[in-house]
Amino acid sequence: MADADTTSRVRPALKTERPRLHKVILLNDDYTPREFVVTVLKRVFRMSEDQAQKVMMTAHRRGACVVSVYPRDVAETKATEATEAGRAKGYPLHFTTEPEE
Ligand code: TYC
Repeated sequence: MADADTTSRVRPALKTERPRLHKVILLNDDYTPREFVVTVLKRVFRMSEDQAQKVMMTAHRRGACVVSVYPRDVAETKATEATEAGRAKGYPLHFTTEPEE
């Protein structure tokens, strides 16, 4: 039975929906040093120096910036880890999450 067909030939009556991805959002504040924000973005979100600088400056100028999108549990874990990295240094750096539209 090497070629037993295990795939369905008919579409399910109801299409299975993919779980929604969640955005991680970086919020600006007046106290966290720019270079520290960049360091956290590189470490937690695996960004290049260039990407991290751009995201940090967008949050700095506009108040907030979407960092990336992930499945909900990954987004929440990364937002908490990044926020906690700031807290450990006494900075009010904050990351939030929200579902994608
Ligand atoms: N606004 C901060 C400063 O001028 C830098 C900063 C940028 C902080 C982005 C948070 O999400 C942020 N030191």
